[in-house]
Amino acid sequence: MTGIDYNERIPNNVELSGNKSLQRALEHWQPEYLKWWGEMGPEKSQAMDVYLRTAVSVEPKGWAHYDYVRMPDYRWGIFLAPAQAERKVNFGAHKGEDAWQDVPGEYRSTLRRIIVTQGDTEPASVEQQRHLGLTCPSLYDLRNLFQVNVEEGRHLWAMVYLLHAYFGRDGREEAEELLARHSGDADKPRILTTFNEPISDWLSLYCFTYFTDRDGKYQLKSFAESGFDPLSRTCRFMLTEEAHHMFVGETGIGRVVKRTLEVMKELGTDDPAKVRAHGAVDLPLLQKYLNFWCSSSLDLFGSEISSNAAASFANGLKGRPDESQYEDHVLRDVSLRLDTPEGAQEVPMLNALNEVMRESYLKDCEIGLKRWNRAIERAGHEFRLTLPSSGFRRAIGSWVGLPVDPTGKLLPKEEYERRLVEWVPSPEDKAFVKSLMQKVVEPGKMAAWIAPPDRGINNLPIDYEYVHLS
Ligand code: BYC
Repeated sequence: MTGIDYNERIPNNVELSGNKSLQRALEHWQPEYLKWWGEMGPEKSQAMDVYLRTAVSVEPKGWAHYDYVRMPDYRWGIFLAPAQAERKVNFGAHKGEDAWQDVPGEYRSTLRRIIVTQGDTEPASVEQQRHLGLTCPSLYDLRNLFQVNVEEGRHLWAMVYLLHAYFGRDGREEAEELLARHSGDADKPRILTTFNEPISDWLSLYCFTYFTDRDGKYQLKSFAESGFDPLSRTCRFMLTEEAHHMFVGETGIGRVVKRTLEVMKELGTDDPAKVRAHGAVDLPLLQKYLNFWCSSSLDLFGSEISSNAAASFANGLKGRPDESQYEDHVLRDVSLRLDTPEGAQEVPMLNALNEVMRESYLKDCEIGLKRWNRAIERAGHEFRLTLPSSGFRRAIGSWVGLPVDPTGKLLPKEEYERRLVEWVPSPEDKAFVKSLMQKVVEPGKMAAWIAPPDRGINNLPIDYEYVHLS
């Protein structure tokens, strides 16, 4: 069954009405979720009508329907990609066995931890972004922000469904906790580092959706391979929605670069101070934001050498993104040479899987940089945007706390601390970016620091009224 029934209180394609106790448990959680959304979701959005896409099917073609929705009336639901007949576990020690339709007892707590960690990031990101609507650079951007937010809310539903359906009472308790932890809260913070960082301006939002949502893509792709079939099916559908979030990041940064180049041309200078005085984001400032969010997102892959990663793979719970691209799916006697602060080290491949994933992620991150740098080059400037070294500003793994600069050079600690403001936004940089964040809501108009997008949403014009404000 792939159709989604919107007549149900909780829209779903998992035949929820056939499992009354699960339906009751989720209907009990639903008002708690809506209360959380009202308190922690996008600020002052309650009266807005937003041109949003909603999932109407899980088939790759024609899955989304676009229309105006009043924000609190958005219908969050439970959507799994279609089951694949006779699906098998595709990697690890259980390779070749039938994929599990239930949680294998011996892996229960690991699976629960993974699902809770994934689930925790979704509401966290909504909390991090909750004030941004007040300073949107255009109606088009405001709509995109809300689209991302409602879908992160739905991704929380996806994980809560798994917790309720497969983990009994402790799953229900974990689902409650997902609404009780809050981003940046001193007593009950979110689980992973990046999800406690404030996102107080749109430049940070674009970097977050470029770098951090891309970690989401990689983690979801690795779960799409899972031997636990409901997790795989849930994540496969989440990935369909995730692509737009990274699009917001890549095009957002691209539009900032474009506008900055226009200002540099207009002024006939690349002097950062003059670019700033003209109300645009100078390229060295953008580089600092890239350094901050990229280095933070690199921590989200976990330690370079990880027994958790080894066990999750060997047990068939978490594969590598696009597992079928590899030849060896068991990795019993293979190793990988890793760069560590102590020098190169030979590590069993199973234990190095976080690093394998981080390296593919970094390659994927390069794609946007190439595009932005092409625009800079075409405009005749020598400046190039770069990704920071994997050792820079790390809070997790073998490089933790080491004074490594963005090029990967180990510095004396004192020099590193003194120069950190050259590489990540300083309080003055943040104050400047904050000063640019003025709300623009006239259809088709853009804030002066960002160029318009190349096209609108769903083939509509850029000056379409994507949000009715009240
Ligand atoms: N912050 O062996 P280790 C997304 C913990 S983004 C805090 O190094 P492991 C989204 C780790 O939990 C994708 N703690 O790493 C994006 C463990 O703690 P316990 C989110 C961290 O376990 C934008 C200990 O350190 N999904 O969807 O191999 C908007 C030792 O762990 C961090 C997932 O992350 C950190 N950065 O891998 C919205 C997938 N890193 O268990 C959404 C689920 C590590 O000893 N999570 N630790 O108490 C996982 O698969 C793994 O937990 C990790 C870490 C990949 C995060």
